Amino acid sequence: MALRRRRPSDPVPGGRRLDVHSCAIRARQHVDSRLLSERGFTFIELMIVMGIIGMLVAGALIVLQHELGEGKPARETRATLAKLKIHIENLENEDEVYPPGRLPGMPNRLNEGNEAANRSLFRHGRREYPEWVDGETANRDDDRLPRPAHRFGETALTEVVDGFGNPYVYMPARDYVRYADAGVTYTAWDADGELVEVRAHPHRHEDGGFRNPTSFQLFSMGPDGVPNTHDDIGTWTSGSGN
Ligand SMILES: [Ca+2]
Ligand SMILES: [Ca+2]
Repeated sequence: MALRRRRPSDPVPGGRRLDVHSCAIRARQHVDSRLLSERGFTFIELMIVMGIIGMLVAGALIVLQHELGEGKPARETRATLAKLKIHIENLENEDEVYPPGRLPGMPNRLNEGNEAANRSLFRHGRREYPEWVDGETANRDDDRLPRPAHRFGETALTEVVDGFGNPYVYMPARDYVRYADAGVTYTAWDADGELVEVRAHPHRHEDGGFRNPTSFQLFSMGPDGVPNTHDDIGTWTSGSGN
């Protein structure tokens, strides 16, 4: 029996007919599906990258806003505050007592805690005495001791001042009760640029207890030059080296 050539229209062996058109469609669907899958993966990757970039930009903006919003005087205030705090703590490590809130022979009752702390740091003559730079000290009440009382022969009772030009308030814990009601007098620049006297009290927690109950309080009166208001910058304030 003679065999004839198989024609395209003949059924394929096994009963299935080869449909070129449907094969092409399936192949196209496969390719489209793969392309769609690849596009989707790329899109997810893009979203992740954009999310990361967004977070980085947001973080940078927060830092920039913080830097710009706080201003140079506040940054200087925090830096000097941290420096003074370390020296006071070093003194306590050596002497096992914090500097007093007042020294004998002081000619007035202005800025006395600050002056006592600053003079105590020098008077001890330790090697790592504070090296205050221009603008970190002043003598706002222009007071002096009758004779030199420390290693540099200086009679002026200088204060360590913040970035706003006002003395930091310093008081050891043993003076809190004494200053709680009466307060202690400091000099400060008011809004009109006049040097005025203000009364500072120890800062308290919301429950009424003193802050830093067993050590000392050291704080700046802040931009408003008024002690015990919301803008005060203390050793307990975030970013002040505490
Ligand atoms: Ca003084
Ligand atoms: Ca204030």
